[in-house]
Amino acid sequence: STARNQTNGAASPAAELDALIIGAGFAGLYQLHTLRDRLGLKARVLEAGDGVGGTWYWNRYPGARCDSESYYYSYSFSEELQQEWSWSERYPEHGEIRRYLDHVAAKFDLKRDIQFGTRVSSAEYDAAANLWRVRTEAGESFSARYLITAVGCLSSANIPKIAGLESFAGQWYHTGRWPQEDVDFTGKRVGLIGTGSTGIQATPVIAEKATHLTVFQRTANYSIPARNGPVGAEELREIKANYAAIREKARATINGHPFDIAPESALDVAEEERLARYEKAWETGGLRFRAAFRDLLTSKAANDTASEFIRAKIRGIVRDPKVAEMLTPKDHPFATKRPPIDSHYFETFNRDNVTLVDIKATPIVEITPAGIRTTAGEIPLDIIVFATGFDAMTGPLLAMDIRGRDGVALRDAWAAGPRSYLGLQVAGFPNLFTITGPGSPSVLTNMPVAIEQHVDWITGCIDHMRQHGLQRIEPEPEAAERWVAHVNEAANATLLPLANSSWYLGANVPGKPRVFMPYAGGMANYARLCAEVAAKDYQGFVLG
Ligand code: N01
Repeated sequence: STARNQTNGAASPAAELDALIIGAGFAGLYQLHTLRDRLGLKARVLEAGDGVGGTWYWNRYPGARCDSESYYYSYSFSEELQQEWSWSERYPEHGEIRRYLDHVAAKFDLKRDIQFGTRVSSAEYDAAANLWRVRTEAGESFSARYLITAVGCLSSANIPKIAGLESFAGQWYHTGRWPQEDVDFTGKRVGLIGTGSTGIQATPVIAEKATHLTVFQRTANYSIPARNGPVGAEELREIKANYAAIREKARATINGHPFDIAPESALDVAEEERLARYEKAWETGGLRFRAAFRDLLTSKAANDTASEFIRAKIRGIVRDPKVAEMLTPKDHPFATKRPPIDSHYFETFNRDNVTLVDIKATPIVEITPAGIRTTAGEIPLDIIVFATGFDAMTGPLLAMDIRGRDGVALRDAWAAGPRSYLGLQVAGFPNLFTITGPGSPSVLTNMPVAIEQHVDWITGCIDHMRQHGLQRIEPEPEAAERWVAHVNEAANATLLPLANSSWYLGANVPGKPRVFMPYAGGMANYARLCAEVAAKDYQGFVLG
């Protein structure tokens, strides 16, 4: 790529870097900026895509927009940046987020140190040289003191192995690997598999274009109306005037969202008051529905009231009672799987050109040249959309062959599930940092908050090492074991493990170990722990 040729010094492929960063999404861009521009390191990013954006580079499916609100789904590290950028909608669409990240890359002159179109295939720690030796699929090699993964948590597509897919005569797509050009659904019979956040965003948009849309649902899902709309000029002024307070609040909460969680239990108030609160939260829309009461994720009885409220809404919206019943979630409490938000999802099933197929009742048998055959018969299709999610958190890390000391493969070290200290480092893998890795709050939060905290911590750690002439950092195995136990304990203090088909547990990928991967102890609490560890001379880490 042209970026490669513009890079000073690093142009020779085996060039030795201080830091090599994998991925040019929110995490990789900011990490490059801090290491290069604040610490003065020789740093470089390798990125598989042909542009910046990470998640937002690949997820261009119809209806793809962020479920966090635009004004706080953004970087906080530059006051100038947050003042000069203006979001157009309450929930930014994928293209707008890419434009934002392109603007960031231009503003901080990042692209000259990003090599696009470059997928890392392996990375091996060379103990004698204390360097990471990194190879790309194209056969290039790099060496770096620090290896930092910024590969995202939801970037390894989960495409179910359904017999006959290769025989399908039409087109098929996974939402997380959407083509760069638009897909035209006009005049097409479309089948969509999957009703997670992605399927729920895509369904109403595809239904408007397609001749017919068939949604294949395995698990009915709760969803809250997003209530998207333009951001008015006055609102924008107010946000910009209050940014310091908004950011501070986001960092002080459990989920990195800058809104208050009600102090009451759902069981503290009379039924009438409770319903009025849910009604108001439903009208306001978005992920803040969860904040209507403080205990929706810790008390099953409290959660039942919210789950039942949403079920009643679904039955009220969907006109055909049989379809309404199929769409009503019953097998897990609200928000124990990542709750989707939507724009007219349930309403879409009132359209004449939309059919819902319950594939628990009538499972998919195979894909044929003409469509999808379930136990109830064949449904002819021109396009199949897989909204079937991701091999989350560990998938993108294990897709590369990462080997630590003595050639130990990360795949083997994590055979029974991921084991990290603070989600930041793995024992036996010196100088490897995993931004938003398993064992960190990441996917349970508003991602940019988690990302900035990790990048700042890693930058501070590397700065500390350089100041003190230290060459190596890795966790004590006991510290990692304690952290893994704590991650489990934190999950078990919530209702989250009750959703036994959740990707948080790896349950969506056949054969994947069932381990609750993200840290559910809360973002603010986690950030405090990380800061304490650093202040106590990196307690639990071995430095040398
Ligand atoms: O993936 P999912 P997603 N046969 O894993 C079904 C983030 N996100 O892409 O529930 C048939 O949630 C599966 O069924 P089941 C967000 O964190 C953010 O929707 O396993 N069906 C489920 O219905 C989100 O949680 C945003 O029974 C199969 C669906 O496919 C995460 O990404 C937008 C199947 C997968 O749901 C992932 O969301 C979108 C099979 N073999 C996503 N395998 C924004 O903020 C799976 N399914 C914008």
